Amino acid sequence: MRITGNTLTRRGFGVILAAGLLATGLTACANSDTGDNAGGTTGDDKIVLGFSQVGAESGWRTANTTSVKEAATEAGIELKFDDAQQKQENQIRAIRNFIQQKVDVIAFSPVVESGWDTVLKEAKDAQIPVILTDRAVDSADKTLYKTFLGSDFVKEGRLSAEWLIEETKSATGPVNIVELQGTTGSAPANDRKKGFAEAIAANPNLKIIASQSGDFTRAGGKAVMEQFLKANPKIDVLFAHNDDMGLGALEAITAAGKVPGKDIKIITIDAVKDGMQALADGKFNFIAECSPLLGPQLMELAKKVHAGEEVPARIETEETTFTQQTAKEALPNRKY
Ligand code: GYE
Repeated sequence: MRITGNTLTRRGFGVILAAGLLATGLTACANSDTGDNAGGTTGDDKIVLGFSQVGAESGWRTANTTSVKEAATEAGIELKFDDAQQKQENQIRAIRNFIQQKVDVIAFSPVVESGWDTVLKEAKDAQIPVILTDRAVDSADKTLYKTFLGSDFVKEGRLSAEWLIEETKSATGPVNIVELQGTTGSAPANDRKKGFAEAIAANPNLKIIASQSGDFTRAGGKAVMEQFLKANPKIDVLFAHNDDMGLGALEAITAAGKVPGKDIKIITIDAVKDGMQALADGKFNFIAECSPLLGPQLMELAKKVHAGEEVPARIETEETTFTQQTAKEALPNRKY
């Protein structure tokens, strides 16, 4: 995992995590003894973390939810978990409930980037620290939250484009690309689109001929790909903002009599097991990884902000990319 200002290996992080848990555990006890504890407690001094999850739209999200729940149990943190079913109003309601219940820390993965200032201000006024996980908000006031833990989505888009530029470097005619965007207004959809578009801009033969949201779901990916195929006789490449939309699109491509991975090259993001299997099977061509395993770091951050310790403003997840060959090698050990 990359931490702003520090580079730590995964194993190194584990050691620091263990030491950190011990240290913050002690500080947390000291705080409640002195009555320094701004949020509520359950009476047994367990930190209470309110977590508002986006939904259950993808394999990535399921793995993320599991990671958060398991890490909370392991860290001895009481988790209040809410599934917003991809709706901002549900997340705002959940956060207000957490404030009312006087939880110690609030964490959430904002479904879209805009429209959070009011509720974040309410949390701040109630002196409940907020951690953003996975997705960012566009609030100008950075004091509304303590830190943002998650991936660099612009980079994922750029890495996807760089693979395509290399792959098509000897192409003579135009290369027609269709794009399946994630949830409209979400940070990963905005940023992956941006990173990809900026990287291909200098290559005039690489053209995005259609781009639409499939809402990060398999059903959405399939339905939008069907429309793309009907409207565009020549599609060379699909860039899908996540594996699930790419997996849905596979069905549409096969039904249209085309061979995925050959007639239409497919690039996706996430690298969940089903995506990796499609890549190893030659149906996908490239995946930029996005790790959902944010739970342990989130719990450590929750303990730190609860104890009033300084945390880095931005903690970036370390990620890699996969080709068909490297996916075959990695698949047997893939946990999610
Ligand atoms: O890529 C997608 C999920 O926010 C990084 O959300 C996450 C994205 C992930 O639905 O599969």
